[in-house]
Order: sequence, then C-alpha cells, then structure tokens
Amino acid sequence: MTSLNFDKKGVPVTLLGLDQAGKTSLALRLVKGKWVDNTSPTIGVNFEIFRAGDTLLKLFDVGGHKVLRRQFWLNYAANSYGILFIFDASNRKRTEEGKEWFWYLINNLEIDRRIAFAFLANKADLNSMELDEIIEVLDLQKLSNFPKISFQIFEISVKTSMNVDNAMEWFTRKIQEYIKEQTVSPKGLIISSIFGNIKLFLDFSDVTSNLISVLDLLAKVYDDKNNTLREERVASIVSNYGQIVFQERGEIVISLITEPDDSQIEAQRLIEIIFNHLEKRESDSREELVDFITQTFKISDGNYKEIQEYKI
Ligand SMILES: Nc1nc2c(ncn2[C@@H]2O[C@H](COP(=O)(O)OP(=O)(O)O)[C@@H](O)[C@H]2O)c(=O)[nH]1
Ligand SMILES: [Mg+2]
Repeated sequence: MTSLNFDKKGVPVTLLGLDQAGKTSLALRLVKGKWVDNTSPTIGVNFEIFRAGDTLLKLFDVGGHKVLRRQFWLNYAANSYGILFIFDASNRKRTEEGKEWFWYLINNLEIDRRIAFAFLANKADLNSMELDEIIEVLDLQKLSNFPKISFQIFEISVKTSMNVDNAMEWFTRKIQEYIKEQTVSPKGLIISSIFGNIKLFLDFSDVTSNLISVLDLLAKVYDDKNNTLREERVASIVSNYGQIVFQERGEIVISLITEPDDSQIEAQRLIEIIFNHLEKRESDSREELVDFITQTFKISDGNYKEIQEYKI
C-alpha cells in the first residue's frame, strides 16, 4: 500500500458560507496568524485559494442566486478532505438563506469516504445567536442521518480569535485521520498521446496477465473521450479487474491503474504529480522518468517491469 503525501500540493479543504460571513477574514487569520480587517468585500470573485501551513483553502462565496455556480463548488467540496462552513450568527435576517445553502450542500454532497465538517458560528463577539438556537433553527440534529460527515459545531469569533484554534485543531486532526485512510495501490501506469500511442507502460503488479482488459478499458475511454472526460479532463472506469483513472493534459494522457475501490481523488493527485514532473523536466531521460515514477509510487527496484508490446 502506498500512502500519499501532500507535502507539495497541500491538503485541499473548502471554506464555504454566505458572503459577509467571515470567510476571507478567517483565511487571512489562518494565513497571517492575526486579525485583518478586511474592509473590501471580494466583488465579482467567487473563488479564491489561500495556503495555511500544509493546507490549501479554497474559498467560495455561495450567496445570492448563483445557481450555475452550485455544481462548481459542490465538486470542490466533494473532492476536499474537510469543509469549513462559516455562518454569521449575528445576522438573524439571513438565517433562512444560510440554512438553505447549508442543507443544499449537505443534501447534494456526493462523497464515498468520510469528511470533516466544521460548522463555525462566527461573530460570537457581537450579539449573536446561541448554539442551542442555531441547532434548533437550522435543524442540525438531522445531521445524524449523514454518517460519512463527521460534524462538529463551534462558536467562534474570527475577530477576537475566540475558539478558532480549537476548531482548527479538531478539523486538522480529523483530516489527518482521513488522509491515513486514503490509500492507492498503483498497479500500472500508462503515458500515451491523445491519439492512443503508448509512450511508456509500467507494470507494478502483473498487469500484463490482464493486459487485454486494461487496454480494452483504455480503448473505450479513447473511443468515447468527449463523453467520458469530465470538465477537468479526467475520467475513471472501474471493472472487476481494476480501476483506470485517466487524465488528459495538452497532448498527453496519463492512465493510472489501481485496485477497483481505490480513491479516485488520490489517483488523480498522483497523476498530477507525474504531469507536473513531465512539464518541469522535459529533458529527462526515460530512465530518469521511470525512476521518478517508481519513487513517487514507492515501488522498489525489481518490482516493476516495462511493457513493450501492446496494441490498442
Ligand atoms: N465583529 C466581527 N466581525 C467580523 C468577524 N469576522 C468577520 N467580520 C466582519 O464581517 C465582514 C465580512 O467578512 P469577510 O471576511 O469579508 O466575509 P466573506 O464575504 O465571507 O469573505 C467584514 O466586515 C469583517 O470584518 C468576527 O468574528 N466578528
Ligand atoms: Mg470574501
């Protein structure tokens, strides 16, 4: 089993909430370690990225009637390890709106693994709703119907920093737990052109004996590329033999063969590491590339072979 490390890319988490709830202020507090009076609201920008330690924070403003954006941030939320949902507990006028977005998120979140969800009732320094009231008004008891969501509610003030550390401590501890659960066992890797010409085929676990099924799966993806590939040019196919996660960037396609129930997100992250390496080190020899791949996947010498004969 190869577990992934996030040293370079950071752990993706999503920060969601209505506009004015305190998302940018929280991100700035986490990044800079202090209160930043964020007087200029983010106009027109609905999506920003911050880095706090080894965590990548993706921020979304979800207010208003931006129906078209919903799918976009839902995808991000589903692909992250944790969600920080900021709720402005001082603004009773927008409670209903906040509640609506909250439940839209919970009801539409498609996850196949556990996710940490911190509900941050912000602005506790003002005359704000108490936790009991929030739980009641937002129907938070109903969250027990969602066992994959590990839910915790915190009364915080980004301004005074009240409880922010506690909330983040719980959140990062949960995320670390879930990351450990996420493993990918690469069985093979194929680098090819978008036209299907295979440039490199590494076999880590006797893929060769199932070569026909692997290539067959791959051919199906190529045949139906425009329908199969999602927005980010990623597809995945699962058969009883295994899963192929397939990503296209420029003229290159990388396909990672894994166990059928391995995490697609993790497989995708591994693929991206290889893509980034290819872009940075174009001049590398084939041996150097193979070394990089086997090291990244923690495959020891002699535990892989390069397949030369194939037909797609
Ligand atoms: N009193 C108080 N104001 C806050 C707190 N957190 C954020 N704010 C203010 O709320 C407003 C909206 O915050 P902002 O971070 O821009 O919200 P965003 O739209 O969710 O990014 C700003 O005027 C902040 O200074 C808090 O804990 N207490
Ligand atoms: Mg903002």
